[in-house]
Amino acid sequence: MGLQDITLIQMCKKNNSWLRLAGSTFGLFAVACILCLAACSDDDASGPLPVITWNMSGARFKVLEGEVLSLVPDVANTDETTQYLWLREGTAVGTADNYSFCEEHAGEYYILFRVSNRFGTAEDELKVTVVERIGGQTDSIPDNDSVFAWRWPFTEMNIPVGRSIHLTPYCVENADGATYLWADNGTPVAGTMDYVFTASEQGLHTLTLTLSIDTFQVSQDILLRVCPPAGTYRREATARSQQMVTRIFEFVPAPGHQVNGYRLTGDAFPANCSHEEACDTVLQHFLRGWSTSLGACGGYLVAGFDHSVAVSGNYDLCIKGNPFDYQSEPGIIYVSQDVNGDGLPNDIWYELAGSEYGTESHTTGYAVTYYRPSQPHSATVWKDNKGGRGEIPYMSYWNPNPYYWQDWIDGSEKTYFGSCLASHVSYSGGISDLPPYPWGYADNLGSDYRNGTLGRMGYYKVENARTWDGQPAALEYFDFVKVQTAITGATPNLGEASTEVYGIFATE
Ligand SMILES: [Ca+2]
Ligand SMILES: [Ca+2]
Repeated sequence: MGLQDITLIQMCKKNNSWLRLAGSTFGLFAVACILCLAACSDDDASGPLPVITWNMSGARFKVLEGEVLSLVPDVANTDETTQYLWLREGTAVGTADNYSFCEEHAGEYYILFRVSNRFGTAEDELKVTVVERIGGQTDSIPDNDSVFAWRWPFTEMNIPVGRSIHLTPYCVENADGATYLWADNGTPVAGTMDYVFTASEQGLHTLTLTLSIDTFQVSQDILLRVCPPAGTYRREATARSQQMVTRIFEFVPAPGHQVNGYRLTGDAFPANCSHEEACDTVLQHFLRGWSTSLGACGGYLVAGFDHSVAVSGNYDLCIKGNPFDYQSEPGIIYVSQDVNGDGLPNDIWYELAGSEYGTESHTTGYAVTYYRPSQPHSATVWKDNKGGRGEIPYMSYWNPNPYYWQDWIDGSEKTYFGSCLASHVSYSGGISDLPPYPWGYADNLGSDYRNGTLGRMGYYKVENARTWDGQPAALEYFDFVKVQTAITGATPNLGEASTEVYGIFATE
C-alpha cells in the first residue's frame, strides 16, 4: 500500500483507529475504501449515523480457550448503502453483520466493528479475554446464564443480637466498572462491594447484593436470621457429657493424596459413599484414634460436642494431629455457637487467632478453587482469588485411587473459603521441609503441641476467638469446631500439605 493510498484513507478517517488499515491486506484496503467512499460521498448530507448496541457490554466479553463467541450486535439506522467490517488486531476478518470469534490461546484480543450508512460511519471496539482452559473445566466463564459471576461462601447465616457480620462476594468475574448495591429487606443500605451488617434486633433480614454494569444486573440474596442473645441456647455439661466431639457435620476435604485412603490401609471411605456416610466414617476414625486428612488448602471438617463447652481462659480445646518439626501441616481452627438452637452449625464462625493472625503470613477473605481432573491418575489444578495457582500432584505410591476427588463432592469444580497462612513448604536435596508456626494451629508442632491432661496433642485457648474485624469475640462457650487446612504447597515425596486430625476434645 502506497503513501497515496494511506492519504486517501486518512481523508475519511473518523478517528485514529483508521490508521491501522495502513498495515492491512489489499482485500481489507478495498473494503475500507468502499466504506470510506460511502462515507465521503455524503459529506454534505446530514442524518443519523448507525448506532451499534450489544446484548452484552462490549468491554467484558470473556471465553475459554477454543470456545466460540458469537458477536451479534444490533445496528440501528442502516440503509441500502450499509456495509459492515470486522477488524481483529487491525486485520479484516469479516464483512457480515455478525462474527464468530474463537481463539486457542489465552490472552486479550481486540475486535473493531465498523458500520456505515450514507451519512457516515460508526464503530465500536471490543476486548475479548480468552481464559486458559484448565483441569476438567468445560463451562463458560462465568456461568453460562450470566454475564457476571461471583462466589459466595454461604446463603444463610444465624447471628446473635449484638454481633456484626462482614458480607462480600468472592471471585467476582467480568465486573470491570460495576456498581454494587446492598439492600436490607428491600431498603438500600450501601453502594459498596462489601457490607457490614449489624444485628441489632431479632428477625429475618434478606440482604440483597445487586451488581450492575450498564443495563445488566445480577443479584444474590443472603438470608440473615438475627437470633436471641448468645447464651439463650447454651447446653450445660452434665455427668454424661463426652469429652470428644460426638458428631461430624461436614467433611469436605480438598483434593489430596490421603483424602480417600492410602496405600497402607486401603480406601478410608466406602466407594460411592454419601456425605453423611463420610461424616460417620470420620467419627468412627476419631473413636479409633485414626487419622483423617483434610486434603489441600481449604479442606475442612466441622464437628460438634454434645454440650456447650465453657471458655475458661485456659486451654479448652484439644486437637490431635501428627506433626513433626520438619513436617507441620497447620490447620486454622474456628469455633461457633449454636445461636438459633437448632443443633446445627449454621451460625456465625469465629477464627482462633494463632501466632500469625494479623501478620503478613495471614490472609483473610481467601478462596481457592479446585478443578476436577478430566482424566484418572492426573494432578488436580487449583486457582485462588489472590492470583495463585498450582497443582495437587497425583501420587500413586501413597494413594492408587484414580481420583483424589471425593464421591460426595459434586460438580466439576469446588471453591473453599476462609483464611490461609503463607506456605512455607520447601524441598531440597530429596528432603521436604514443612516447619511449624509458633502456636495456635492444628497438626502443627508449635509450643502448644505437648503432653497435657489428654495426652500428646495440640492445646488451644478459645479465648483467642476473634470477630471478623479482628476484635476478641469474648465467647463464653462454644458448640462447634471447624478445622481447615491453612497452607498450599506440595513436595515430590510428601505430596501436598494437608492437615491431619485424629480427634477433637474439650478439656473440661
Ligand atoms: Ca500431618
Ligand atoms: Ca445453629
